[in-house]
Amino acid sequence: MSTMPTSSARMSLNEHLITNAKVEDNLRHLMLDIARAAKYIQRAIRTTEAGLAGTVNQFGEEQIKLDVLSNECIARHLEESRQVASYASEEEDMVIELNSKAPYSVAFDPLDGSSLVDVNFAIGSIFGIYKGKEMIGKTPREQVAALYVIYGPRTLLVYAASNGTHEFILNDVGEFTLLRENLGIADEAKTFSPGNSSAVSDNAGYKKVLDTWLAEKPNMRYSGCMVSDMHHVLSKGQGVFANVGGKKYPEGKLRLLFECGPFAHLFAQAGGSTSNGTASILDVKITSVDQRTPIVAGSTKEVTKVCEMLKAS
Ligand code: AHM
Ligand code: MG
Repeated sequence: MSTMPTSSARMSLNEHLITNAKVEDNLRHLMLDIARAAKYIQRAIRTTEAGLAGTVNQFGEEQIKLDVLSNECIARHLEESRQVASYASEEEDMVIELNSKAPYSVAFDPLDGSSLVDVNFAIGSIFGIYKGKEMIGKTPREQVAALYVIYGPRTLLVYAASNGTHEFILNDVGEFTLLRENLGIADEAKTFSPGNSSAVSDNAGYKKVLDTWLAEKPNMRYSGCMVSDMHHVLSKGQGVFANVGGKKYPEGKLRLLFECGPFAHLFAQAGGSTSNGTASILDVKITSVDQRTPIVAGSTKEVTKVCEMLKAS
């Protein structure tokens, strides 16, 4: 007789939030509403419900782009949850207020890596959740939960709510069920993921880091979608990811509020590190919605080594 659990025997995200994370009901409802939005997004990606940039549908109407559709879908679900005082999205210039008496605020990148849709690479959505109405002036350490959804050959959801980092898979009946609990990141990295690599021409420290990786590490794993590249580290349990500054993007390309902040919580809960070169991303003060930050993330010893190299030159 098989001992493999059937998918219906796997723990649901809802059950995990109740029994493992023990998050309060309002936060649980919010996270489940976010997960629900992600299901619509994965369907839109799969069915070309939305167009690629500039495409028209069968009636000759210009189709809404996937990142715009994802933004609207998430905004609608956040509003419907009744749990959100304000939100900030990569697709909007400012913080949007919903219900000032609601308990949480949410920062999100609705479709990270959307420029990779045409090449059919995995892409994702990223969320950071804070208590109260304000996010500006806080640090990512104050997040009560963070999660991302990766839309690849399979749709996965990974969350942390100060209780470890856990991975769920979307099953055939549309439920996220537990795949792996307590993901961990080892201290040493074998694989490397070099974002904003054109910065090597004007950032001598980054050039040194890349030369060292190429000489010493067996494998590069870089897709160009932060969600996928960070998920690689979490899934394989080791690795290092960087996106640091050069002339064109002095602070690197990634945003603190929607991209680096949520991953800082997810990686810390898995025993890994994230740094802006001098301090933990968890402690970088959020001063504006579109603030960028350099990031080195992953296996702790490697993150420390890379930051030393960046500082030395
Ligand atoms: P987005 O505008 O789709 O959110 O893109 C940001 C993306 C990240 O996912 C990725 O890490 C980065 O841009 C890749 O850019 P590069 O490889 O040029 O650093
Ligand atoms: Mg992004």
